[in-house]
Amino acid sequence: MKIGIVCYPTFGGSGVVATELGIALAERGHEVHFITYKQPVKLELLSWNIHFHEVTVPQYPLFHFQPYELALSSKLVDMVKLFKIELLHVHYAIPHAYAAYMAKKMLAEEGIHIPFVTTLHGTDITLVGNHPFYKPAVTFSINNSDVVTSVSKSLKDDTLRLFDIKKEIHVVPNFIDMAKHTNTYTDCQRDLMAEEHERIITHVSNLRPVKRIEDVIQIFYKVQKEVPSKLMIVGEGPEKATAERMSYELGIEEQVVFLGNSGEVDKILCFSDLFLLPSEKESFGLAALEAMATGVPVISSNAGGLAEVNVHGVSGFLSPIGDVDDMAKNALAILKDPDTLMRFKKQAKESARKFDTENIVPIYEEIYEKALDKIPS
Ligand code: GMT
Repeated sequence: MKIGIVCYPTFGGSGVVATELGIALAERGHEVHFITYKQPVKLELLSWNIHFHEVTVPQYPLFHFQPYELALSSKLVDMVKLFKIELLHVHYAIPHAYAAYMAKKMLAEEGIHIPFVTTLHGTDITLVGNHPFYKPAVTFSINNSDVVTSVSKSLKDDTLRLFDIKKEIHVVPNFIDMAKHTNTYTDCQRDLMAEEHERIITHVSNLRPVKRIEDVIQIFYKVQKEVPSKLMIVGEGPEKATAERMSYELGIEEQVVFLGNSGEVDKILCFSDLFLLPSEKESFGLAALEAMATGVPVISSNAGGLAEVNVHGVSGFLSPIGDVDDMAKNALAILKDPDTLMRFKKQAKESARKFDTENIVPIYEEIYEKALDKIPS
């Protein structure tokens, strides 16, 4: 199949999933075209069947806001015609589903029929898309997608609750390539980061308010009082300054390491003992799955789809949002005893297996085939 993928090319989960999907589809023999404003961060290598087409928006002084949707839909039309792309898969409803719908209509005028699949990722529904200024357009573009998927049952329920949706929503969970996460609880290069007797706790996110970074610091503060540890914070975002200030005020600044946006998350997870994700909202929690796949147990909130990923008492523990005492208690229950820690590491990895690329990507292939079958020839 010739598939066009539209996504945000950044470190955000939706862009990462879209990129990994494109790579996996190309490995399975499909021809994949990424169409977005920058080469996706995780897309290091283009090849004979992975292409990248940049969407550029000409700057014009009359426009207070530059019309990206317009440029994107025009680019989709051109690329579909040039490369004979058969299907579009857009990740994140805003504005991608809207642009795909416009491209589909423009192409139909020329007798070219192309289906598009929209995958809902979370904040496009729970935070941004739900805003009254966007809601009619988001509802319209979801209802007019050929197929709609969501990354968790929880996100499907939120979508049906918040929008007037006439379309069936298929739950297709995010995935991870287990073959690329082969570490066997080795200590990697942990001595670069911590002393032998210290535990390493990690948090990876875009440090936005929804991630509750203050809870991350509070949990760590409580844990390090009983178990000597270091906290690795990976990512950049608006809450970083708050985390830095809190660490300083609590006198733990020497133990909290800010690693910025890193392309080496796998290596950092490799020497981590525990992962923290106390988010306010989380449609899935790809970061938690990445940790689990590397054998790192997860202490998380029970927001959104996290309970579909992190299995309470098996891959880690879930707590009510904001309950930092419970999260610290659970973290200590895992970290205090080496045998318990090893057991949770193994269980975390085992729990991740059901989300292996091999199990999930064929579901998308099947969805594409069905969508193509419905197109008039
Ligand atoms: O919140 C983020 O970290 C970024 C955001 C995005 O749009 O890229 O992530 C969303 O999509 C991810 C991939 O499907 C999910 O794993 C995240 O849970 C989801 N974030 C939220 O729902 C807040």
